[in-house]
Amino acid sequence: MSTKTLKKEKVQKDIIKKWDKKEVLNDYRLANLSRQISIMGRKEVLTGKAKFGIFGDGKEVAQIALAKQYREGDWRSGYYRDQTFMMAAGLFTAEEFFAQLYGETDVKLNPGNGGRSFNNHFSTRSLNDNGSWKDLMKQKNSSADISPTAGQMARWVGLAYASKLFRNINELKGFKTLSDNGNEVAFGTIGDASTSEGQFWEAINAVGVLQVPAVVAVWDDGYGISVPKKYQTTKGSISEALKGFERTKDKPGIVILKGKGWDYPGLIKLFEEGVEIARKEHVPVLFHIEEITQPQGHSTSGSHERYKSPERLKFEEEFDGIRKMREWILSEKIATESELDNVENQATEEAKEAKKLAWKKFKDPVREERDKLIEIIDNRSCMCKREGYDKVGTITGELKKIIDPIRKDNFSSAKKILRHVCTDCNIRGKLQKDLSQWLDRNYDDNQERYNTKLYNESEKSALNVAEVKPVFKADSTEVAGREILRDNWDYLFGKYPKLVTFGEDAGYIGGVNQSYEGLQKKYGELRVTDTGIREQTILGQGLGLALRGLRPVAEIQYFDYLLYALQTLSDDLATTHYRTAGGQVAPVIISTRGHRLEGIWHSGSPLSMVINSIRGVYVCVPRNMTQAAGFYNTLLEGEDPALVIEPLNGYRLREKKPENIGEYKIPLGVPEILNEGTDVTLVTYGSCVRIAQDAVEQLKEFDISVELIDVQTLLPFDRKHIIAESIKKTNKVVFFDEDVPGGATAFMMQKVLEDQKAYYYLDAEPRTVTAKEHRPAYTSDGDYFSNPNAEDVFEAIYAMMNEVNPKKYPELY
Ligand SMILES: Cc1ncc(C[n+]2csc(CCOP(=O)(O)OP(=O)(O)O)c2C)c(N)n1
Ligand SMILES: [Mg+2]
Repeated sequence: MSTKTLKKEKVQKDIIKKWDKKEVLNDYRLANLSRQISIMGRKEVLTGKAKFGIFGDGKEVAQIALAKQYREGDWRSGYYRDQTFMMAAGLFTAEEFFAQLYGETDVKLNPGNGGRSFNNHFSTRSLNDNGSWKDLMKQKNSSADISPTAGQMARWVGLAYASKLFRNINELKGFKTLSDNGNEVAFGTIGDASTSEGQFWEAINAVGVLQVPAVVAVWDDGYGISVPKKYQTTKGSISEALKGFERTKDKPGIVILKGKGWDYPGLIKLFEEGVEIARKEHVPVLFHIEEITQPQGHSTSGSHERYKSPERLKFEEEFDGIRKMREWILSEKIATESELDNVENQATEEAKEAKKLAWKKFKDPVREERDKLIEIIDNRSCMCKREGYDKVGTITGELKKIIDPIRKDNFSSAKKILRHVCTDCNIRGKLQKDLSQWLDRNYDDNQERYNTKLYNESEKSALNVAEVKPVFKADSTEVAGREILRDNWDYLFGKYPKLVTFGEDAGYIGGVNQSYEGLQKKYGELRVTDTGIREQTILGQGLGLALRGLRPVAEIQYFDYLLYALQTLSDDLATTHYRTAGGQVAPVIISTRGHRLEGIWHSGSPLSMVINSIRGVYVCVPRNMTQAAGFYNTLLEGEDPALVIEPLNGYRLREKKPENIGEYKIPLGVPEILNEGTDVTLVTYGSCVRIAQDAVEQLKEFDISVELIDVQTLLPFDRKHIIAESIKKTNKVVFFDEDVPGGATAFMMQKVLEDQKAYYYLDAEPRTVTAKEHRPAYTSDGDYFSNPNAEDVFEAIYAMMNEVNPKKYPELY
């Protein structure tokens, strides 16, 4: 349907619509309540009760209209302006608004983010406390917001794509708590300026190609902080710029509709009709909502008078959605002036009450802890006056004076007092005991508040999946590595109906390395699928599917190109479980391949880039395809996101095929000792294992015995401290990989020396063998001189032996 026809129909429907007074007044109340909490929220920040605030003022009416179309089973992927949408959907209260603003960590009071994000970062809880899934069809669902502009778009693609899979894959028909035949719509929201991001364009193209029920509202208030549209968008209009994407009579595309942000009745119609199209026809719809205002400016960090002209400010006042709604109610004679005044007053009272309650609930537990602490320390000053004055008494006095203490005040006072009681003071023993108990308890509580749920901590944690060893017979056949993967995937697709894979070349030809050979034919185009070249939304597709309860394998063709998806991987996927305080989990498996080809973009192993930016996602670095398949088998039994980097040079190498393909499982975080030795421990992973094995053989010729350890997974890392045990025996260690110096080898070294305390057993300086700092050059020689090789490993180990026994191992050069 074109924009024009829709407009005509809209006008006709406007005329016949009879307004339900109760509904209209309720909407008006909510718009006012939302406005009031925004106004009060700003004051809470400016008076120092909250740290930062970003609000939804100006967008109330439009969001109330949109929320009318949001149903049980649907999903949202939005941003920080959506407070009214969330309230209208019944997913967010005024009290929760203040709780978020203050940083409430109790998920019962702040279920959206448990105090782990800024305010107005929303989400619903998909999981019960024990990690089991709720019935997602009985609730409206919101994925968890992130702050990077347009970062929500990749995930939005996947949330909508899930509906397509649920509608069209027979094996998925039985999952009634996840979908009703794919009738669910994914609601996206985004600011006008954020449409300048590449994320937006990639997502828009993806939903246009995929033809999925994705709607997105662009809230166009003309600015991104202070920068106006003319600097943001071609032709200053996102709907104009998107014209080429628009659906036409004979070509599928995106339905593009326009509305005015202050036009309550018009928007209700517009959204009703637009969302209906998306839901029924399974097509994407973009709403460009113009003339939206932002009465308080961008956030508490500044004021908009600095950059908006007097004319614009005047316009914003006149076209304020709430004011316009009031005018409309009066002109339609739906309610009287005094009725509306009443509603407004009620809303203000409600907002005040919510603020009061949220503050009390936020502060009381901290005050209680302060009081308990004061009970312990009060009148128990150390009078030895080592410091020349009563330091303990002073700290206690200062703590008592703080009107609204935060936990840090309590904690640091307790620690300082412990420090300042002199060793021979007669109050020390008891005070120390009481204070230590208080500190321990508070430490545990705060750990729980702030430092948990990075990974799945329920019984579904991938770490709980028990090992099942691959079984080999004496006459097990040797096959090319890719065939092990292929047969393993074949088994898994048969076993797990919710398993799907997608990526560049993954479908028809079964992957560039043919690890999915023949599987599209067998399992259908929607389970083994080709996608465009768009790494970020491939990952977003996976993320959205996983949030909706499916088991996606997002194929990133080569590890070097993971950088394109890194923003979504790091900001979104890796933080999902943490930022929802365990309310959502997205067990996406990212399958890619890397290491040891040649040239800057085909040889890279930038592992430190990954392990340092995606904590929250497990990282498996198998040395061959048997191990890789074993990790997939493990990961599908658990519910955690993970990255698996297959060794690129291993697809054609022959490996013994396990008899229990698809069923054996390799545990995460358990290194394997591949060669027992007594002189030096050599720690490595991935393709470097093969090189290390070569070096080990060369060293044998010199009577040097190397214990070779394959760490297998970098995250988690050696949970059983197998490497430290080895060092106890060898007293020497080399960490070897093809990342940059100070990269993943430094990570491994820190883990082993510091966490595992292996420094204690070292007789020689620990070494790392790595690639050069630059990216590796092309050709075999380029590789030889850029990347570490067996000779480098040999020499590093030989030099250590020379250091401890120069007689037996004289210098080589
Ligand atoms: C990737 C990224 N760059 C910059 C920012 C800082 N920032 C936060 S909001 C914003 C403006 C967004 O404007 P718009 O999309 O129009 O949304 P509005 O706030 O106007 O509703 C900017 C630049 C950010 N959060 N993320
Ligand atoms: Mg804007």
